[in-house]
Amino acid sequence: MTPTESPAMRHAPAPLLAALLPFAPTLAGASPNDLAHLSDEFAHPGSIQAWSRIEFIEQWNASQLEVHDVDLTTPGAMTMVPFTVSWFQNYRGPFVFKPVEGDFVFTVHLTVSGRDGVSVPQSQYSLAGAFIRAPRDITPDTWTAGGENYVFLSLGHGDTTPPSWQHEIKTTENSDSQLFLTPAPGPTATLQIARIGDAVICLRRAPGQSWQVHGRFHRDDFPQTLQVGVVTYTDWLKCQIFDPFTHNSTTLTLPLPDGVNDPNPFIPFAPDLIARFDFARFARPQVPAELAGLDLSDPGQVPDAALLAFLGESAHSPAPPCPGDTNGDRTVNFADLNTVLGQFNETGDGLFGDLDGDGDVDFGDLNLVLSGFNQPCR
Ligand SMILES: [Ca+2]
Ligand SMILES: [Ca+2]
Ligand SMILES: [Ca+2]
Repeated sequence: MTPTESPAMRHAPAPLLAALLPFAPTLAGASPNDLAHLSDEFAHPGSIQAWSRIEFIEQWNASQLEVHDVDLTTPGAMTMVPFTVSWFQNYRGPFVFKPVEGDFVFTVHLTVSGRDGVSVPQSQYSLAGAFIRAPRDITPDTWTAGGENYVFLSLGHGDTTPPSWQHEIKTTENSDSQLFLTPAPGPTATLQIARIGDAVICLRRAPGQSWQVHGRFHRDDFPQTLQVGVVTYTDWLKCQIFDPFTHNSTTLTLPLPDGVNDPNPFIPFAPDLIARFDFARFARPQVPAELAGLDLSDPGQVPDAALLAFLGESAHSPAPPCPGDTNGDRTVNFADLNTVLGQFNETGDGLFGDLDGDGDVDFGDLNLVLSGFNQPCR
């Protein structure tokens, strides 16, 4: 069926909507986790619209990701393939995030590899993981050195010869980066960062193993609202020959744009990372009453076991499905209806209106919108 054969379809839902509109959203049965609507199981291509990218928010006008999609390159996952790029001191790499106010627990499950899809990444500092950062109100015109503040925990290859799986944990304060590398058992992990007051707690779980507290930081400099999301970076040996501003404002791949010189062409570009995030879940931490007033960043006051009692596996349940949601805001409303109608009768991969994932936008998808209309999935 071609679009010209069905002009009336654009008007077909109106009477249905009139019948549905009296059903206002209800909070009855809502989860006490008021951050659940930010969670993403990466089950639908359109949910990428609910995520921001730092290169564009800060108007750097240079994409640092060669591939970035949801449920396309890898079904059910967000895929990120970075160009030559890093996060260190004043080097600012790619970061896909949502803003979160107050305390939170953020958890991702990911698998990393080199660009061949199976090997340990070969180039130095090629990792991906969970990342939280203080927002900066800057553009390239107002950027200054010394302004980066963040914490991350990642998985990939850091500095070993030959390359092997490692975790990297990094805290950066006013662009002063402290990092620690440790062995990791393999290419898959669940990584978690909890921000509770001034405490930042990083945890990890390898497949088939138990949760571990990986590191803690006291960050009383962090503002109330942080950017929370996922990070990838690769090929530090090539990154470091560029000054940070050039690195931050340029897509570092050949051919380089006019006016950007390669200070050492004898060092090849060698980006070597694919990151696949199976989910990204947000929750409010439910801190036990007996820990109130204690410094959660201090192992002397709060042992790991006390943290693991309410973090790790206890912090989350999977986000419930949201079948009519085209844009990842976990609400089904006119925006979703417009997407489905705007793409009606289109076929192909990655259509945001293809809610049932069968490769076209048709009545099956429209029915998912209408049956969930005005219902928040939280
Ligand atoms: Ca998934
Ligand atoms: Ca929606
Ligand atoms: Ca469909």
